[in-house]
Amino acid sequence: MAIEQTLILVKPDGLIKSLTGNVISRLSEAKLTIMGAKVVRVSRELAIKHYEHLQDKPFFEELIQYIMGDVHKTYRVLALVYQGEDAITKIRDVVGHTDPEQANPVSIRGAYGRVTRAGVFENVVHASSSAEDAEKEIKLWFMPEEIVEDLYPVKEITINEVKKLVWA
Ligand code: IDP
Ligand code: MG
Repeated sequence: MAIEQTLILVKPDGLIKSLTGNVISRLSEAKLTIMGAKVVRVSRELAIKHYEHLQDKPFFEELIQYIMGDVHKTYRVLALVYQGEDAITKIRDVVGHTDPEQANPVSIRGAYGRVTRAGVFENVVHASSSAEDAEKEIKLWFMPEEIVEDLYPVKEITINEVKKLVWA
């Protein structure tokens, strides 16, 4: 068994339904280590990069609007990174099938997800589905300094004249 990392997102439906606590409790069943956590306002660019592999699907535009928060009018997502033995499979088991109607009722998606009349799977959470996807997704959602350990190789760069917001 390998030590793996995985990216979890509590999607806007999870936030608007106040499910964050429940989701984190359920994730703890996998007995993994939390490495990073933050609340993100999802830009269209980030949403498209995250769901790049689904670009050709008929539900792509709805999916982008869903993850950005346009559907639920709550423009935030909770992003979490977990690490541990077999993390990807363990988390996917707790999370359940993509389609909430097919998901095991005791899984997060089975318990809290729904299929809308328009046919969108509002399934509360995202979880990486392979080590390759996890690396791509973690690097997309987090900067190295936002994770408690360097999960992947890092390099130091010097940036001059970059505009940055600081507290006034
Ligand atoms: P996953 O989230 O279980 O890995 P993916 O195939 O990567 O499933 O799809 C990403 C997201 O797109 C799903 O979580 C779900 O919200 C949505 N989705 C996937 N397939 C369908 C579909 O057939 N109809 C509607 N929405 C879908
Ligand atoms: Mg996926």
